[in-house]
Amino acid sequence: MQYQILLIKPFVPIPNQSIDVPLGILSLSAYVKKEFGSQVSVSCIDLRVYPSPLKILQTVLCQRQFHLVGISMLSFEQVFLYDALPVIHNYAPNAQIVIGGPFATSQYSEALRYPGINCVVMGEGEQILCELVDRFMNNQSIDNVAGIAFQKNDTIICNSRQSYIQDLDRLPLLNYNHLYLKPYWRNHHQMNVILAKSRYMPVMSSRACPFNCIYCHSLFGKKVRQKSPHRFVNELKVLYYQYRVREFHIIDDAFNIDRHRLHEILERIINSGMNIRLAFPNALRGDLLEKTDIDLLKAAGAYMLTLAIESASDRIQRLMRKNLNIEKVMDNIAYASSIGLITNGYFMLGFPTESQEELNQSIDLAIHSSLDMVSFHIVVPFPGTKLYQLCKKIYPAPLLSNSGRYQGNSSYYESITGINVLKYQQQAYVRFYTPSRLLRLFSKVPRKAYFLERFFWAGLGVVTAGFRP
Ligand code: B12
Ligand code: SF4
Repeated sequence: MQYQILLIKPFVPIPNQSIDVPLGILSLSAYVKKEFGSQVSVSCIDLRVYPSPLKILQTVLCQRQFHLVGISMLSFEQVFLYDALPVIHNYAPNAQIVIGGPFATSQYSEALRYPGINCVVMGEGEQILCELVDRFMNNQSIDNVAGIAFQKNDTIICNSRQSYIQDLDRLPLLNYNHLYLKPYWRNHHQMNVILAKSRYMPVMSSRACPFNCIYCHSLFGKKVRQKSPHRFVNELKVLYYQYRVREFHIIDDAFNIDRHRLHEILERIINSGMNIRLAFPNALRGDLLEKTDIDLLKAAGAYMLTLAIESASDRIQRLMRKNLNIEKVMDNIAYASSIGLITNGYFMLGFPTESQEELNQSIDLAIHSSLDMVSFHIVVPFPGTKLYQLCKKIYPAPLLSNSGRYQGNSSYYESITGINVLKYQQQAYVRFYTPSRLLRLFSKVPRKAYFLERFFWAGLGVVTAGFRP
């Protein structure tokens, strides 16, 4: 009898949320299939793309008897468990329930509080899930599986991780047919706001990041592991020729830390004969870029670069341990913008001890920059991060519980300092998007009608986020 696995990407009712192909569950499913072959059957479902997610979940659960149900979760998605667990318990009463992803990694005890969860997997999940499947299939105890947490006799046991996949070229190619792809290419919010081509796909060429930003979850550890340029470009070719994907969003945490590798990838793309566009919605490290890199990025099809600046204040840069060379980044932004690339900047407002002058410093930097687009995120101290520890130290009063989003209608910063950071955020957007900047942006945008629609909804989202219930 085949061991039946269902992997779920949850749905939570948040307006205008980005919906992109969930690489996590696709990677897990490909890896488990590679390890166990026909011994297992793996189904993936992304509940965000269906109008009645819980009904679909129920239907899928009724189709076969699942032995393992895995749920991939961001922190803000934990509310999904309230509605979904009763359905899973009802329609797959014998299934092992395993939770993974950033929520499970950073808040494993919280995750284990939900009833009927067998274990949570922390961080990179492929090898651990295989170990679990092996133990479950053979009716063996999972007590000593590394990288998991579980509850035993009212005690939470957390086994530390022992290894990461070192050679990413050994990861199997993803089987995108495991998902219903059409909905991702319909008009809806995606990470990039702008699209040059409708058939796009997020891709990752490496895992982990060597930097130490205090708000980071370091989901994949600190030692960067990279696919070879040959392997990575081959993945793009598969998507291009088999799935007719024409745009790639490279979402590595540290895509440009190795300039030699960056050049090799871009040159391979240029020589591949593929007619593609590239965007970097998850940001490049802006002070490691040289002008020649920017030229090569453009030649390889890039039309949009995101650079995460976060704060203009040197003190805050040190506090958040990003230590960015701001002058170099702004110089690169000016250059990229001047050669026709759309430049997008990320900023964060409301770090612990941040003064109103420092908030204004960041906003002014954005306004006086050559950036075409900007996001001003409100700082959220996520449990499991160094930032959370720092906030607890500086402000010992209990931290505001939040939905796990950077954007929201409340902020720990305001509750502690009394400074209405949302007002700063709203005013920053209004000041940034002047008619002349909007016109310049619009002149660079590849698909103008699509952009107008996206921009309208994104703008509305920002405005409504500022109104308190
Ligand atoms: C891309 C991305 C996004 C995109 C997703 C779109 C896209 N193109 O895919 C978007 C824009 C939606 C996004 C949004 C946000 N994001 Co984001 N994002 C990422 C990023 C860079 C990559 C995600 C990814 O695809 N990873 C690759 C896959 C392979 O990894 P994975 O899904 O995590 O899966 C692995 C493991 O987690 C585990 N696993 C996952 N699920 C399961 C399930 C089971 C059963 C098991 C066993 C294992 C397992 O195994 C998988 C394979 O190893 C990550 C950082 C990172 N390096 O992962 C941050 C990250 C996930 N985001 C983060 C944050 C903070 C956010 C926002 C809150 C920011 C904001 N502005 O509000 C929002 C929240 C979402 C929302 N809609 O409001 C945090 C996580 C926060 C948290 N605790 O939930 C991360 C980790 C960034 C960080 N460095 O800290 N994000
Ligand atoms: S650069 Fe990004 S991935 Fe790297 S430590 Fe900072 S937040 Fe994390």
